[in-house]
Amino acid sequence: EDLVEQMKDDLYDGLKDEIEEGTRILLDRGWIPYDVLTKALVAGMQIVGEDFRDGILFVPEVLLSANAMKSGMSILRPLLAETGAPKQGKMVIGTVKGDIHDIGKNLVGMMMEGAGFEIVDLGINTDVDRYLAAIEEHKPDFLGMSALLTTTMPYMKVVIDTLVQKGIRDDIIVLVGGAPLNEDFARQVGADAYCRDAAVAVDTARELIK
Ligand code: B1M
Repeated sequence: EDLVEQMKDDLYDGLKDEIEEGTRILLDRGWIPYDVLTKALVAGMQIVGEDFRDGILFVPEVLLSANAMKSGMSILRPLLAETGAPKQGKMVIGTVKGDIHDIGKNLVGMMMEGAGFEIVDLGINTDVDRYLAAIEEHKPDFLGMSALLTTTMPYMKVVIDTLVQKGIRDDIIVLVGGAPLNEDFARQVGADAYCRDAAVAVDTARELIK
C-alpha cells in the first residue's frame, strides 16, 4: 500500500499530523487496529532505529518520530482496549531505572488491556522501590519490566533479586521485554518469561496465569 509507505516516511520525518491522518485513513479503509500498529507504526520505527544506530538520525529527530508514533498510538489505544474481554489479571509494568524508552512498554500495556488485563503503568526510569511499592499496593499477578538499553537491562536482576530477598518472588509472575533482551537473559536474571513483542506478552500472560 502506498499510504503505508508514505506513513513510514512521515514517521521518519516526525510528522505528527500526517501520522494521525494516515492512521485514521487506514482505519476508515477497514484495517484492523493491530495491523495499523504493526505494519505502519512499528515497521516505520524500525527504519528510524536503523538510521539512528548508523548515525544518520539523532536524538532530536528520533524524539519527533517517537512523538508522531505516540499520537498514532493514542488513536488506536481505545480501539485496542474495547474488546470487552473478561478481566483476567493485573500487571504492574514499568521501564527500568536509567531508561526512558516507553513506546514498547506502552504498546504492551495497550495490548494487554485489550486482552482484558488490568494495567498499572509506572512509567519510565522505575527504581526497585517504586516497583515494590506498586506491588504492595496493587497486588498484581504480573510484574512487567521493559529495557531498551544494554546498560539498563541488568537492572531487571536487581529488581528480581530484591523480590527474592523479600520472600515475595514466588507470589508474582515476572515478564520481561525490550529489543536487546532474549530468552537466555531472561533466564539468567530469574524472570519467568521473555516476551519478544506485545502479542507474545499477551499470549505468555494468558498461558502463565492458567
Ligand atoms: Co534510543 N536507543 N536512545 N531513543 N531508541 C535504541 C534502543 C537503540 C537500539 C538505537 C540504536 O542505536 N539502534 C540504542 C540502544 C543501543 C544499546 O543499548 N545497545 C539507543 C540509544 C543508544 C539511546 C540513547 C543512549 C541515545 C543518546 O542519548 N545518545 C538515549 C538513551 C536515553 C535513556 O533511556 N536513558 C536514547 C534516547 C531515545 C529517544 C528519547 C530519542 C527515543 C525514545 C522515545 C520514547 O520512547 N518515548 C529513542 C528511540 C525511539 C529509540 C529507537 C529508535 C526505537 C525504540 C522504539 O520505540 N521501538 C531504538 C531503536 C530500536 O529499538 N530499533 C532506540 C518501537 C517499539 C514498539 O519497540 O521498544 O522494542 P520496542 O518494544 C517491543 C518489544 O521489545 C517488546 O514489545 C514491544 C512491542 O512489540 N517489549 C516488551 C518492550 N518492552 C516490553 C516489556 C514487556 C514485554 C515486551 O514486559 C512484559
